[in-house]
Amino acid sequence: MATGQLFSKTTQALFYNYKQLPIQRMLDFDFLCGRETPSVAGIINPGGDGFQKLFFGQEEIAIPVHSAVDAACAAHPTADVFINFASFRSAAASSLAALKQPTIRVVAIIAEGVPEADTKQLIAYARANNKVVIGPATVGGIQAGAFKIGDTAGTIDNIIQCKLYRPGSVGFVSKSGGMSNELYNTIARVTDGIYEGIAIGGDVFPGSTLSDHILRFNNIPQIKMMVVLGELGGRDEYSLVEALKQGKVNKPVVAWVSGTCATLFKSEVQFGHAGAKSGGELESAQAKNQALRDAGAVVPTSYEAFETSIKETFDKLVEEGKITPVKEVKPPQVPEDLNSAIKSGKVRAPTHIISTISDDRGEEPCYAGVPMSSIVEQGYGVGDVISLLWFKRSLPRYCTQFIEICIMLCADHGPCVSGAHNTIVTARAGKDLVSSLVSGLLTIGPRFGGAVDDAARYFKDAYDRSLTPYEFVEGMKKKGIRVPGIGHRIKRGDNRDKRVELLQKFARTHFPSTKYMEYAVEVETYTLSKANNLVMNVDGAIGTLFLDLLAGSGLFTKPEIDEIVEIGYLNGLFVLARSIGLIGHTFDQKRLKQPLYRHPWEDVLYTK
Ligand code: Q5B
Repeated sequence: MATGQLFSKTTQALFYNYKQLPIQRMLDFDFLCGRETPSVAGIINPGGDGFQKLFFGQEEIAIPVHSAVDAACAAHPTADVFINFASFRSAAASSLAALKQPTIRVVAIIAEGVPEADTKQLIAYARANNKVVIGPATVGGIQAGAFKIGDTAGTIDNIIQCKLYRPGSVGFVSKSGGMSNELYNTIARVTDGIYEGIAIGGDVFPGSTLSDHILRFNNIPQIKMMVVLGELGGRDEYSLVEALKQGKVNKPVVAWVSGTCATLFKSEVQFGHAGAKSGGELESAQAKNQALRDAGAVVPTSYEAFETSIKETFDKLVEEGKITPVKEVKPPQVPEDLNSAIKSGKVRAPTHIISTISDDRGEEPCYAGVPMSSIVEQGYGVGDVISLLWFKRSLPRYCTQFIEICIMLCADHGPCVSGAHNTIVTARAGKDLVSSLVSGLLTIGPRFGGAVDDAARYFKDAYDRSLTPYEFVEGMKKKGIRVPGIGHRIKRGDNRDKRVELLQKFARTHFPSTKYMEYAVEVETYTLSKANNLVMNVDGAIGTLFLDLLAGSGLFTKPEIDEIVEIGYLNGLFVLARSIGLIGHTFDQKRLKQPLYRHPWEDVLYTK
């Protein structure tokens, strides 16, 4: 690299604080310039490490993330630029940590509002150690066609318009980052473009000054002329005046100090930057413009004439043969991000998930279109919520009450049933709530609790085909299938399941029709004549009564009922209900501090 050159096409940076957009913009710029390596070698994200996925052209790359500055520098010893996106509170400490790393040459500090005392300390350290600080309160800088700091120059469209994807002959330095974008445009219109552009930032004490960069540019052979945009306030421009007067700058300088309008105000004016305030006479834009003019810079009479002055200076250098304007190249097309392309209506993309039961995008979540506030204000219960989320409609009170009764009655059936047993054993093995719960839930199936859907299927089919209980039961026997919903391990004809009786009583009182359940009672009468344990069980009662609810409420079409039965919604009621009990058993075992369960040998038949 030439003396004074800060960046090249192989420069790599470490980026402090993960900010997806500016990093992606740097990588997009790299692609536009045809860089072979990404300009961001690593990211420092205090407290976290790993990788961040970003795009380098069309390819996705994983950029390493480090939790500390020293670790990042050790991992990427060739990365010599540190781009600091820390807040004003932590920017100074992290910048100093970076400056102390032997591998770091340039530190760019983006934050605005860094305490001046801290900045002065950074400046002193950088000067003493031959390092460069750009900022604070800056957007950064750019070497056209080579390297860009963060958000400098804005969008890819703007970068292309400003021809920043390839080097030109102009060195540019300004205080303002926002105005540097404007000037990149102006310079691209009237010259062959920027070679390097730096925004030093608007603080009273910038890490590096306008003249620091102009003197640097003077040593870069590719830079043939310089453009400076200063602003009122402070004395920075006078060090440039001195350098010009002392003949330290031998390339043409076109300069403008903005803020000439400050004299129109009666009192002192503070513009956007901390340093941009009308102080004494010497700090006025007029005085600084005059001083620069007197020192030999080309200074127009107004900002409007700035463009013409830049053009005339460039054209003269071309005429004199000092500049051979660079040949235009066509930059590659940077792939647009899907999200921004969708937003602008350029492309459409298929969704990967379709959902019809709930929506959390608005002000409040909705269940099947019913807002949460209505659910609470109108006193909805769990049965209503199940109606909305499972059946996508509000059901009449007797239906939601029936659902709630099912859930209450099936919530638990003691510690000896399959599900509770598994949950208890799991909890006693020291497992957590979810593991204990699911180990119990996983026992729900055709023999235990999970016969509700099959009961609905088989009883519906038998009833709809007008089979007699004899034809139905014997037909099932021939096929080797036990009638779902019939039979229990402990319930008998003379010790009926109270839950079944309660459900039947409720339905007979409130349902418009209980035809499927009454048919099941007839079937039960037949099975009880065969064996005393072949009673209607809770699965059978819920399965057949739900058929009655679906058919009798008049709120479901025949195809909808068939679909509910075919898909198998109804085991869900048992699963939901029994989860309550299984959670209770888990807490119970933990509360009782029960040890690991081991089944006793005496209870096992060991045989060959
Ligand atoms: N036989 C429930 O059987 C059970 C028959 C049958 C025709 C039948 C059995 C069955 C269908 C599935 C069902 C839900 C496995 C049950 C629940 C929740 C629970 C649980 C709790 C809670 C019980 C003896 C003889 C044999 C069999 C015949 C039996 N069932 N014939 N249709 N359905 N039912 N499950 O007592 O000639 O001697 O070979 O599979 O609805 O899970 O509290 O415990 O809340 O937690 O073991 O209520 O009925 O009878 O197998 O010794 O059979 O009866 O073919 O005849 P058992 P087995 P044979 S509610």
